[in-house]
Amino acid sequence: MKLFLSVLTIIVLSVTGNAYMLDNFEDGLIKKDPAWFEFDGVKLEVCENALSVSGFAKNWYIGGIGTDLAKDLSRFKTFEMDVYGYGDASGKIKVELYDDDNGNDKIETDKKWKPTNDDLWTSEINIDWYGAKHVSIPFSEFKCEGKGNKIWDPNFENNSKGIIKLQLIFLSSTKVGDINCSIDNIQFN
Ligand SMILES: [Ca+2]
Ligand SMILES: [Ca+2]
Ligand SMILES: [Ca+2]
Ligand SMILES: [Ca+2]
Repeated sequence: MKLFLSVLTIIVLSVTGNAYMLDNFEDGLIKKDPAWFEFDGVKLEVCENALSVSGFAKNWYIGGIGTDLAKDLSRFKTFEMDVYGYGDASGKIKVELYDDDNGNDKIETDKKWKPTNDDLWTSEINIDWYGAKHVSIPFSEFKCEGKGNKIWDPNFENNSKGIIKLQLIFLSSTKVGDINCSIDNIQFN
């Protein structure tokens, strides 16, 4: 019985103990734990313990949110979150992970906000469903933008602070349109 229980404990720990939950919005606060910053035309509200996102697009683009990570993500394989959509053409979310390659804990950017010395890893979620869906994107499926070494470096080697920032960019499904979705349980797994 003892052996059975300890085996069971190990199994339970391995299922629940691995994820790094960045935000489940249970505290109702956007600027705390973690502190999200927002930019451009995005409208945010914590509603039923999830982040409700809306806003109007100018040329597809609405705006975004971001938070500083400075985390070693090397033991994780995927970016995950729950996305609540409102059917076809609910909008798109571009996930951006900033990988510090020149070891200065900063992302230097050009006028178009593209990194000049570091990697930017991106993946796009097209929300075309109604209701909640768990989205899981392996890091290996992220595309490399920016001007770093084009290698996924999630660790603290060479004075780097690993993956130092996460941003979510919200886009409309049409050139002139809007976005309407909720996100929750943003995590690395
Ligand atoms: Ca929640
Ligand atoms: Ca919070
Ligand atoms: Ca840098
Ligand atoms: Ca890199």
